[in-house]
Amino acid sequence: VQAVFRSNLSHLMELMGSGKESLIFMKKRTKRLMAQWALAAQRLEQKLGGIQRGQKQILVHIGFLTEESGDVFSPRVLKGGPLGEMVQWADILAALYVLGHGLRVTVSLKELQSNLGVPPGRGNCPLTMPLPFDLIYTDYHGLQQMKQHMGLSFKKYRCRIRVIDTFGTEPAYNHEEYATLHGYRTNWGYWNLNPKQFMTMFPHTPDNSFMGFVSEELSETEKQLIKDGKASNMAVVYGKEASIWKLQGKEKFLSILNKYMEIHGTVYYESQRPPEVPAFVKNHGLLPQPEFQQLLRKAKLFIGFGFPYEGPAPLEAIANGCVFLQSRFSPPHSSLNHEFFRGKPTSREVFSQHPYAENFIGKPHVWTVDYNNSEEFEAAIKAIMRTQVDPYLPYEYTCEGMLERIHAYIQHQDFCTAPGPAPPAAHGPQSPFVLAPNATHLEWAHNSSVAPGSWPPAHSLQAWLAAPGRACTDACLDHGLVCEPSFFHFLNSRDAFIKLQVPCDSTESEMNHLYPAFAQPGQECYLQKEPLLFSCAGSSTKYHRLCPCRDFRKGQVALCQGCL
Ligand code: U2F
Repeated sequence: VQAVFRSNLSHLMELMGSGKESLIFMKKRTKRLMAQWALAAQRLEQKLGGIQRGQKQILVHIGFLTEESGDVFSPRVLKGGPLGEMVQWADILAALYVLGHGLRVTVSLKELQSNLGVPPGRGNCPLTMPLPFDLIYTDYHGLQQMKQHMGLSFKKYRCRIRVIDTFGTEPAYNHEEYATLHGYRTNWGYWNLNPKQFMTMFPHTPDNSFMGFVSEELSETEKQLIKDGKASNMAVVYGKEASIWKLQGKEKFLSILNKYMEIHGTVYYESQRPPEVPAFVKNHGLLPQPEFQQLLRKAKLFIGFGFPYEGPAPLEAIANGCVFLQSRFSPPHSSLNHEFFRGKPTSREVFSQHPYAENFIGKPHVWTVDYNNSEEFEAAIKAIMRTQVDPYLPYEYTCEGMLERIHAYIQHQDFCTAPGPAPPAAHGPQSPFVLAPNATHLEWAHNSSVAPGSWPPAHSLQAWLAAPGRACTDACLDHGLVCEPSFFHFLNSRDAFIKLQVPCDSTESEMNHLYPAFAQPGQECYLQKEPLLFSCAGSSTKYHRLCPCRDFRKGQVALCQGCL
């Protein structure tokens, strides 16, 4: 059966069920974005030019909303609690539905069991049953529930599972034995999945798949209206919970901001004004999403106080023509030094409140400054008030961009079939290999008959040898490329090192998430013994890591030029 694009989402909203505040929030969002999804579907259909797309049967099990996992989010929807996750799930459901797939949605253990065909009352079914779904999207809570209730089927079918995982899971934390031996502790378990089965909210590490969400796209007329209607002295503070105002040292930068701008907030409160919010701030209370967007349309500045990390709101603000001002973190925040990240399966260092905004958008839309430096802060405010900025939304956060990306994943990602053999002949560079202090580019010539059907296509591979202490994530970015973990196996052989003219005196094969790598004193080459540990993230001054990089589409970092 072929998948046919859908433009009416009414049936999806029925599938989503009802009752919980979280579901109500999600359904309102879906309804509001329906016209945008329909238009995006039309555009993508045209772009794909009638290619064959098989219809998949998909189960979406939203574990964090189940009573069995405590459902701490639903009661906080109207009280300033996190909404980012609900924004993302609503958009994932919309995208899967619009792409024309068969969809089931579950938000309780009972519904999960009945959809999986687990007989009621049978806690742990020991048998392997046929799974009626090609794909299952869930989260860490849902994964745990499936493991408990699917019996042996879990192992057999886990390659069909996709885990929505906001902040990402690095390979070193995913591999049970390795994580346990080397102290990569996590609160979320070690699942030995292919790291690409974890799907993130922002493109944090290419070790995982970037899932994302959408922000509303404006027409040219709307953009012009917004630009004409901006109040150049109006600032909105990022954060719905009063606790973000407890930030130490905020008096200093707030009083500077207050000299130049009228400060607005959308902080939740019950009956009284939250005492943390100073009297000169105009607090609107938590607003419904459309009204929050309206507020952003008038404002010139959206200012972050350092928390929440990496949410949707800054993208919405920038899409509505605001400048986003945020603090630089020095030293960077990570699971080693910050409570919020502690126990999360990543060592990623976060250098500002919203690294995506800083690195993928940047000036004039995004200013990242040191809030402790009053001069720098004040200069930024003044400069921002003088600058004209247009509303901007990266393509990957439009409905079309998200549809395109999920379409590509569904079409090409296959974690159930073992990868094909590594390619044979590759030719080294003409000039002899030299170890430059910075990353060294290694030419990789491809035999086009190699690994047909592999995805991303192998011809987009470019190998670089990273400088010591440099992760592949960064080494690739330094060259305008992105690390592509599915290409590691091409580089992980003595042959590959030799063809790339890396002078190995000896070769060893071990479990280490930094391998393949080269260590200069001793000229030793290290190969990766465990494919699950191939990792773009991670570095050590001991090694030059051998990095598989690829090109990417402008505004769609998840996809290479020839990846659709
Ligand atoms: C992030 O979660 P948050 O919910 O705190 O993320 P925000 O960026 O604040 O935005 C969530 C949505 O809240 C909406 C706004 C955003 O789409 O339109 N909103 C609103 O409806 N009314 C208002 O008055 C203000 C905003 C992140 F997404 C999570 O993954 C993290 O767990 C969390 C903690 O870091 O931060």
